[in-house]
Amino acid sequence: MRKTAFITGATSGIGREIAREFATHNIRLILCGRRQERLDELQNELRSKTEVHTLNFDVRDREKVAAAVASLPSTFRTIDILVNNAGNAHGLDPIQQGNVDDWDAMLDINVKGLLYVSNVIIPQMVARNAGHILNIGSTAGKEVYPNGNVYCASKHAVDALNQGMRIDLNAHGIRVGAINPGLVETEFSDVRFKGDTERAEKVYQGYQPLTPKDVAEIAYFIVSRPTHVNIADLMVMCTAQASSTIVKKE
Ligand code: NDP
Ligand code: 8X3
Repeated sequence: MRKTAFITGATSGIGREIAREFATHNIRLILCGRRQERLDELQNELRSKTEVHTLNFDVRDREKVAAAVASLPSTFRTIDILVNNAGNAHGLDPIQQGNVDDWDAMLDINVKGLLYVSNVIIPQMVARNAGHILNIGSTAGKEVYPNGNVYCASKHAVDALNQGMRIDLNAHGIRVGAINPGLVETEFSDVRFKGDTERAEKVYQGYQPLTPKDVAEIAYFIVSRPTHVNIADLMVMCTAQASSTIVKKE
């Protein structure tokens, strides 16, 4: 039977590629983000492969999150797979020079937004005693790097929530796991450096970073395991990267 996946942050980068990968495997898609034109483009691209519904909301707005999920048409209401992917870094500054608006954005989106979405979807999984939650964490959730302070804290929180969800949902047979990628070339650094494209591009120069497709293929591998197999916590880096701060460049 065709499964339904709910993917946050599907307008760009890792989330968009997970949507493409799932579509090729005939998974019905609910694509979420704030940029409607991107949602429309992706829906048009994928609709020949699978059924696609789009939802436009900011994960920081808990009422809008709940209203969006409540608005789903009947064919999309049973969510088998939740991919908690929406998130970004905002800024890369020493803590003593940190911008409090950036801190709010990272904690509100990466942590509270993930919780708001999970909060409205988990109850139906509990009621069915079935479901799969895939949290997109980061190597920044395993290791703190210079100036990464609050972004790293937000991703350490995702790591804790991944464990907490797995423990609390265990009795209901719900699979919970995380992919923790290292450097992936997406719009991530454009957002982090607030549109300073030159600085953003430098992050990925001199070595071969992961692509969003590399991560998406792993995401499909995880959700396509037999139901008794739960990949709980996976870290993936490009070969040039050994840790958050050690990257072999040419
Ligand atoms: P992108 O900037 O390419 O994509 C981020 C996505 O998140 C977009 O689709 C964006 O959609 C969505 N998003 C951001 N803020 C909000 C919001 N307030 N409400 C709803 N959606 C939002 O970055 P990536 O693809 O790289 O990032 C995806 C995830 O992967 C993040 O959680 C990130 O922390 C994680 N990650 C990234 C790594 C990397 O090196 N790139 C490595 C490890 C983890 P829109 O703007 O349309 O709302
Ligand atoms: C994104 C990877 O190293 O820029 O989470 O924090 S990193």
